[in-house]
Amino acid sequence: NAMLQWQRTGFHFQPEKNWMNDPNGPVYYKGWYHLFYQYNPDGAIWGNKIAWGHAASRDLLRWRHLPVAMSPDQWYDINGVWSGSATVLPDGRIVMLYTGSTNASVQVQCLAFPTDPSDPLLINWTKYENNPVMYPPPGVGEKDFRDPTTAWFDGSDDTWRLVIGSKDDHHAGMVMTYKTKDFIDYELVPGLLHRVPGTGMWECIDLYPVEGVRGIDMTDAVAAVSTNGADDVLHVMKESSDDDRHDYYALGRYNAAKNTWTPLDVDADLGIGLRYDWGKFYASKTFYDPAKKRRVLWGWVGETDSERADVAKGWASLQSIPRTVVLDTKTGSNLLQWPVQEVETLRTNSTDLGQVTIDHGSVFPLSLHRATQLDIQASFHIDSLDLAAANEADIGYNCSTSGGAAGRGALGPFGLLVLADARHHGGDAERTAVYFYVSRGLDGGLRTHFCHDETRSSRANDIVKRVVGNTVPVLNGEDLSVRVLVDHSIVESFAMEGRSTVTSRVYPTEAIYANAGVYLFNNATGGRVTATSLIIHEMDSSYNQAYMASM
Ligand code: DQQ
Repeated sequence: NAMLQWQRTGFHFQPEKNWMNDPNGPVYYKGWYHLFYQYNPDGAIWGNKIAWGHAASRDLLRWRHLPVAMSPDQWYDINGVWSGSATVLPDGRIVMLYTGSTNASVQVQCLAFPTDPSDPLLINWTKYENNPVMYPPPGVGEKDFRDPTTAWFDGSDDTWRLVIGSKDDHHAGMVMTYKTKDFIDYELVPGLLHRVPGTGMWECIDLYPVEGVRGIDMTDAVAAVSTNGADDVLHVMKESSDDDRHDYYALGRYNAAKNTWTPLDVDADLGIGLRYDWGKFYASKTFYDPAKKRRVLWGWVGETDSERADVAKGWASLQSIPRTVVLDTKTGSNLLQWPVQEVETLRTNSTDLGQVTIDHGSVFPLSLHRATQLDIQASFHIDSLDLAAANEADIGYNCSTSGGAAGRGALGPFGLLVLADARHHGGDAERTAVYFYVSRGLDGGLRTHFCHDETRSSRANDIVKRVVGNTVPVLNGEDLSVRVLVDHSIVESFAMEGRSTVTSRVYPTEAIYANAGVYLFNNATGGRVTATSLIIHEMDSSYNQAYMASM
């Protein structure tokens, strides 16, 4: 069926077929980036035989699909080889830790090594003969102990440390620290590294240092603290909340000696504050890339259509575009996420459409050759951002509940319609709105919201369609900017240089192939908006479409 076929992406990672979920063990080894992922070899839905799928790439974009790296074939992982992380030792060897779901469905941590370390593709993996290496400690539920992080070295007592997420019996999410000298014997460090009441099970914990320009390796950051007392480096902690299926992060301070991590802002703590992404994005993981001295984030972008549709198309889920992560030194209170620079090598046919003024209540079609794989860079300036208009801006705006792209206010919504029916834009024509909305906050100040409206993204009725997004920081004098990656069935947006990101899965039935278009729109009730810059790049396919063409 051509419509289902069309949903396969051109430059977002996906396996050749079947179900995928979390990214696992991302690592750079001998010139290759490796991505492992939760994979069901038996079909397009999650199951109790999850294995580690595997692919390798030289540029994070063009992937070579490799054989399954690890399958559930031992008593300690027979119900699933679940999520885990890679650690690169100083001599270059790789240690892989993952969660096994045992024959009794107990969650245990297991160790594995590359069978042939001289193979840059790391095709074969050997599980440690005396697995498992960690059991749920006393007081921790046997089904609440999973997803070990990358380990880092702590010179203060010459041990490696790693953390594992869980929950306690009061429904508080929590993080435990383990230390080990040899990755075989582990000791639980007393106390909890962090805990937030009411947030439920914390899956896929991540913990890493962050700075304004480059990435830092966790081991190097810990060493810097002990050698030159550089204890001002911030550490990001991230947890994936099983309760609401969002990835939450917070900036804080890590004290290795005391085994504490303290958020900068207790009101924006894990599970209640900032999210990596306000759309569909979960179970993410970062790794430090020594080749380009950056930290790269991958996230699982699931489907929002029905299981039935996934079975019909024979595959389910994508990975987000790999994103570099740095601290936003201008605000000091959030991260900046941005597509890795390699994405720009896929740009072809770039069109500069800048300086278009869009009057209130109007829609402006953009003429493009093809609009199914795009990298859009847009900046908007509100021409009438005067106090009078601002006074009318409504208090208490909320992306999810304020009417989406159809809910009109003094200073929004305005932005782009993508994967929009190129033939007409009225009524129920298919489109996904990517937009800003400026409102007044309860404190009287202006507040900028960045949202995706999925409610008109498809005529199909077996799809979860929402309006998603949140407020995004805008500093004095800044225009409202957004970068949008459009790739068949995914729209992935980075607002204000990556201060906020929103990812949507969309399933147009008519706005496909030559009928897919892009519009500018301004649905505010008063005031004009100028797109001060607007560059649209058509994107080449990386691996996936080449594979499709050869089928
Ligand atoms: N997915 C894995 C678990 C993890 C969950 C199982 C998060 O290890 O907690 O497929 O999506």
